[in-house]
This record gives sequence, structure tokens and C-alpha cells, in this order.
Amino acid sequence: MPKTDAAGRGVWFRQSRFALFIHWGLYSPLAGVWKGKVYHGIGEWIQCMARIPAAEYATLAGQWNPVDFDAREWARVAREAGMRYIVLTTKHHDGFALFKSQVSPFNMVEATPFGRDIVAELAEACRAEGLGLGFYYSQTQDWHEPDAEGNHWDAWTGPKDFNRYLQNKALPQIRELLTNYGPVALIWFDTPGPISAEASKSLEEMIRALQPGCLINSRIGNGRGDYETLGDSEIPHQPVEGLWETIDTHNDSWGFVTHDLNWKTPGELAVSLVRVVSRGGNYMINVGPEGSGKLPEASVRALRQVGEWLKGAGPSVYGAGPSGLPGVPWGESTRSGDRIFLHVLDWPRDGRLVLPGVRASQPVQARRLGGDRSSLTVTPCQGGLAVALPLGRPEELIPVIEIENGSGLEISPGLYLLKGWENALEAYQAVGSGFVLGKASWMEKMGEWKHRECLEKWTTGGQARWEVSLVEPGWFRLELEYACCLESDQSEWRMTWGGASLLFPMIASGNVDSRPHGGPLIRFRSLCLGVVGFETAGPQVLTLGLEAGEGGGVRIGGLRLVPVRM
Ligand code: JFZ
Repeated sequence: MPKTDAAGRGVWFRQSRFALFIHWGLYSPLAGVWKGKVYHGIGEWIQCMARIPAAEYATLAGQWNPVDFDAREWARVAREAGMRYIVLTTKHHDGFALFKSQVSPFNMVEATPFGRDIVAELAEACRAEGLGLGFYYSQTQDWHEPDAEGNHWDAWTGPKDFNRYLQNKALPQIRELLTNYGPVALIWFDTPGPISAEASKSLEEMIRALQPGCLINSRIGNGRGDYETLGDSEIPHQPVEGLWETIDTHNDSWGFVTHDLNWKTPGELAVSLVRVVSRGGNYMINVGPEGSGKLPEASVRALRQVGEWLKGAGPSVYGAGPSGLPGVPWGESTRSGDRIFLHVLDWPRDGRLVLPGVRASQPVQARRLGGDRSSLTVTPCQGGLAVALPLGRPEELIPVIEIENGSGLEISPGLYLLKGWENALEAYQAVGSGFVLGKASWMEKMGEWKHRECLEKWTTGGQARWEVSLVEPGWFRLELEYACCLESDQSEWRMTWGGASLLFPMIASGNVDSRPHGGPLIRFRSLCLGVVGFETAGPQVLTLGLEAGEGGGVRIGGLRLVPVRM
């Protein structure tokens, strides 16, 4: 259900678009290692992965002295990255509070030799740097408290009373956070789990009373919240209505770990930001500071480059949203007011950028954003408009072309295939019956979530259709992106396109139904179905249907049409 901004709290949220998530806590000095053993997964879950008893874990506080902590440096890095707000884990699942709390002595001020209120210092730094400040608070899981959820390894006896935890710790601490640190931009709840509708309601009511302008994310539970937090690291394929965000890790862990070097490049961060904004959302990228408080150099370096890029490209991100243009294989597009921005992720080798399904009722003013502002020539071409670009790709992370008079474009919505490009036909773009549009979600290593929209729950005779339009004739290799469990191995499917028809078997892709420590694994793979020649431009239909066998274990991610020379 889209989160419409009925109360108008979200105007600044939409305008912001880009934020810093910080996971920092008692887990950070452990850096994914406990008693010499490396734990593979998200660092903030090490107490759970290593089954560290709460009493033993609590002794870590007495040794934590993060002498490199510098809230102003954190805020400066965020501002220079072009971010507009910071969300800090004030209390994660381990129950340890980064702020002075009268409610529980298990906090930074009373339990550590450092003895400083991290939240207070970050609040001051954000005010100084002109950034919004949000608080992550784990309202249901608290591995330090027998009455809370999540700790299944301590041999606590006696009846668990979640409401007692809520009344004695969660609500009073959230009240402290919303009372003691000035205006709070948003409160970010997590893993709502079994929290009751009444509890979510009482949480929301308290927040509204204390800070009426404070936004609440959807993980408060029970359908409440001002904006939707999608699954971790989940970027939707299509525009999503209302206020929402994608959260993402810079490597594969939220909390700092020494053995995760899978850093996203500055370009990848910028591409994810653009993909999310082009679908109407905010992108909040996480950095996990080291135990000392130092930000990982890889994160500082990458964010600095994204910030440099945003100095020129900012108008295409801040306050921008979906452009309404048809999807293109070479990039993304956003709109802000009458201005349309083309984010050219793949620069055309021939300098000819085709905008399919678009006509101009008046001359189109196009120029580079943040670079050489000389006008670019825009001419009508078969099936759309062509923007003439210089042959050499500009250096910036993502070159952006601005169309100043976007309202002068007449758009024919649809699915367009461009010759010479790798075109994607996604699951959500199919029509048909005998299947369901769903989402596959699975965890690689602990806490590393993956999500993929797909067509699933197939029944015999089910058929998906992609109705496309070719801007120009062309040849492609047709590849099917799918996952198939063992039960559906050798099920028989038929693919048709432009008069051709191919019967083929679906081959088990290596899914794993369950693992000792991590649930199912879903393995998508690519199957080449053949070479497709579209001799004429114009409308074409591609169909995929289940002819025989058990299709229930098949998930269709989409089709790829990879250009070939024949
Ligand atoms: C939760 C936390 O457990 C984790 O430690 C981190 O703080 C992350 C931001 O949030 O993990 C989740 C919660 C929800 C999903 C995935 C991981 N989800 O809905 O896919």
C-alpha cells in the first residue's frame, strides 16, 4: 500500500533523496571475529552468530574506548557526499544504547570508559553541517533483555513478557531519544516481528505527541509508518508510488567487519542512487565505522566522489522522481518540474542516443548537466528522438543530459527494443495468466539479502507475453533469466517470437531448499534460447509458456536480448 504523505511531513524527505545510514555499536570493535573465529555475515549480528551470552557480551562495554570517534567528521563526510540526513543505530538488536539513558545502564555513557553521549555529539554535528538526523531503534529484538525478542541462545528461564520490555525499555528509551536531542527528522524501526498492532499504535502515538514532524518508517510494523523501507539492498524494477527508500550496504555488511572487501565503487553507488530516484525513492547507503570510530577509508573515498558528481548532477536527483519516459537500455531518467534528466549509464559508441516512444511538439532544448552547456542537437528518428552526443564519454561518474522543456515531449508509453543495445524485458512487464508476479528473497551469507521480482507459481498452460516495439530491425541473442528447483527440472516450455517457436526444457538451476544456517538459496541463471532476427521495425510479441511438467518450482526473472551481428 503506497505511503501517501497525507500529513505533508515528507516534503523534505523527497527533496533529500540521498542519506547516510550508520551502523556502529558494541559489535564494531569485534569486526566480525569472536575468540579468534571469523564469522561470515553481517557484523552487527556477531552476538547471535557466535551465540555470545548476554552477560559475557555486556562485558565488552568496559573495554570499548573509541578514541577516533569524531561526530563532526562523520557529518562532514556525509555533507560532502551530497547526503541530506544521517540515520544512526542508537540501539541495535544487542540492546546497547549509544546515548545516555536513565532506563538502562547498558549504554555508552555509563558502561564504557569513553563515557560520552554519541547521539548528543552527532546531533550537534548534524546541526552544524545542516543535516537532518534520524534514529534507528530496534524496538522488538533486544538480545540483552529476557523479555524481548531475538535471543534464543541464553538459557533464560521464566515467562517472557514482551509488553514488559516495551513498557520498561523500548518506549522509555524512544521517549528519551525524542526528548533530549532536539528535532528528530525520522525514527527508523527494524524487524517488527511479533509486535502487536496495539504496540505499533502506541509507539506511533507517542512519537506524534513528542515530535509531530518526525517521520516513521514502515518497520514500526502492522502497516503503520509514513514511508516504506524496502527489503535490504532491494531496488525495485519499476516506479513505486508514495514515500519509500532503498537501504543498502557499502560492502555486504552493515556493521564493520575486517573480512568484507566487497566495496561498491563510486560509480555503482551513483548508479544505485539514480536507479532508486528514477523510481521515486530515497537511497540510504550504509557505512559501518571501525570500532575506533574511524570511517573505513574505502567508504570515505567512494562517498567523496559521489559528492563531487552530485555538485553538477544534483538537480537530477534532489527532489526528482520518475520521468514518465519509456525504459531504455542505455540508462535511467528522472524528472523535476519541467526538466527531464537522462542518466547515460552506457555511452553510445556512435554518439547517437535514442529516446524511443517520444515525439517533440516543439524544439527540444538539450544540454549536458554539470558540464559543457552547449546545446545538443535533437532530431526526430524512426520511433522516437535522437540526441547527438560527442563520441567520447565525459569523465564524470554518470553523464547527465538535461532536457529543459520536458512538457514539450509527447510520450507513447510501452516497451521498446533498441538495436545494438542489450535490452531487458522484466517480469513485471509481462502480461498473461497461469503465473503470479512475485518476489524471490534469499540470504547468501548471514544477513546478506538478495531480492528478485519474478513470475512464479506456474501452472500448465500458463503463458507470459511481452508486447514490445522495435525502433529499428535488428538481431539479438535471446536469453532467459530463471531459477528452477529440482522438482521442475526438465519441465517443458515454449518460447515464441516473431513467427518462430521453440520448445525447450527448463534445467534445475541449483536452488537449495534449506541450509543448516541460513534458509533457502535461490540460484538464477541465464539460458540462451537462440538468435532472434526482427526483420522489420514496429510491434512484436514474445511469449513464454509452460507446456508440460511441474512448473511450480520455476521463477522467471525476465528476458535479455543481447545484440549480435548476423
Ligand atoms: C535488519 C537488521 O537485522 C540488520 O542487522 C540491519 O540493521 C538491517 C538494516 O535491518 O535486517 C533486515 C531486516 C529486514 C530485511 C532484511 C534484513 N528484509 O525485510 O529483507
